Amino acid sequence: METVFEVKVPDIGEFKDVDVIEVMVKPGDTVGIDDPLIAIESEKATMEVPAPQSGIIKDIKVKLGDKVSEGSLILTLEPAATDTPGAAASPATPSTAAPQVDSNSSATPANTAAATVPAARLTPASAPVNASAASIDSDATPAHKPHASPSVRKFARELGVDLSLVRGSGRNGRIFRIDIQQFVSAELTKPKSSGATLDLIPWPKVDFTRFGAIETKPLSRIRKFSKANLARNWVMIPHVTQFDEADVTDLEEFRNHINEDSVKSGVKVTMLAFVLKALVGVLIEFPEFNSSLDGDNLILKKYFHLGFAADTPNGLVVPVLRDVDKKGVRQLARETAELAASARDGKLKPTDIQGGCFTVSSLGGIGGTAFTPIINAPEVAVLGVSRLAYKPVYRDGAFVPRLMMPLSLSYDHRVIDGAMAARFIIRLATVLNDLRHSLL
Ligand code: CAO
Repeated sequence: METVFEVKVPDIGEFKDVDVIEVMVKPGDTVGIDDPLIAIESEKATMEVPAPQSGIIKDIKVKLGDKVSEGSLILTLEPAATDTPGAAASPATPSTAAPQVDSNSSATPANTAAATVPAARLTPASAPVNASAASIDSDATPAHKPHASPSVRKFARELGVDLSLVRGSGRNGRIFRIDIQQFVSAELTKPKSSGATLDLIPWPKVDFTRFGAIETKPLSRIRKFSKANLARNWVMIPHVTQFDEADVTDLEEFRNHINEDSVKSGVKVTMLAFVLKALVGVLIEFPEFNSSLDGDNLILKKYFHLGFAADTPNGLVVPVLRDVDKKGVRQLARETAELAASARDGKLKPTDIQGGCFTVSSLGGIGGTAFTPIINAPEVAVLGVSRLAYKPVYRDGAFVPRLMMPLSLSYDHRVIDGAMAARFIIRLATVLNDLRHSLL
């Protein structure tokens, strides 16, 4: 008679109703003792349930997303011929057709074998776990821990893959084995860089708990992507930031005036919409700012899709407005508001964030006098806008109060020379000062 064993969730400490986040085996698979079967995850920890003995998987009784607790049936297993459960601990073989292999129960004939079932291995995720039941993943750095099961981490380690660079395809960015395989394959097919590599010392690893209480908060998916993008852009692009101020006294007066009507139409015309409109005219005059580097070529774009940085609860995103040169200020204001709302609600479509030529980052609604924005590669420049403020401006022999808009233009010095950047920002300030210049 074929002997089939039930494998159940062992003692997992305080955890109950935890999610099955990965099923690593399928019927017919041969597993060795301690091979991982499933990964489960509570709010506090990721745990892997290993095979209590070697054998062939018969039936899987759980699927992704199921909730399990200690004693939940995971699968049935036909033990390897030479690996009769309980043999080491007891001369008696199981007397039933489907004895339980259960690390905790004292009611089954296989209980003696169950004593050999190793406890689930625990990996700390965001809070300390019961170390008595845990073998703690030594290379996990809680503050920067990507979302992946211990077996996936092991797989990544074997291939030398830094998990923080891998984009997880699972829920909440969870990384699966397939993601690592795809990452490696993409890395291997990338064109080899002819440039020198950065010879950086490793990131400091500090046990902050030595110095006081801490809380570990996993980065959002957006923040993880922007982290990688910003770091690359910062180290690969030689940034220079040019500052200037535009006198927008008249423009603000005009904006307030048209907004009296805009209340009726429901669309408030923002300063950002005017900046976008003025900017697109200047981009047409200075085509190098509407370009991208491609090896030794400069790709000059004949379309004008402008991105704007939007602050969302999950981090920075850059929605893109299409064909800004063909749109009026009211339409730009409406589309900006719609895209910003979608960004905040996490409802942007992939096409909403693609194809940008140049980015505007407006912190004016928040405050500040100037900043040095990071270029959004493969673009070659970005415009920072800070808070409008009345300043004394010397005119015709006297100081007069004028409403000034601080502008911060970061540009890629490989593509744009300082003189060209100065001309660009002066021209932009001129157009913002009097939009009639954009008609010329
Ligand atoms: N100076 C003074 N006030 C300004 C201003 C400026 N430069 N720009 C906007 N404001 C005012 C607006 O008039 C508005 O005032 P009222 O409510 O009285 O009308 C208020 O600030 C809020 O404006 P807003 O931010 O909602 O609208 P916006 O069109 O100016 O900006 C958006 C939209 C999406 C760009 C903005 O909400 C945002 O997310 N900004 C942050 C961008 C960011 O994070 N950049 C950094 C990227 S690098 O980390």
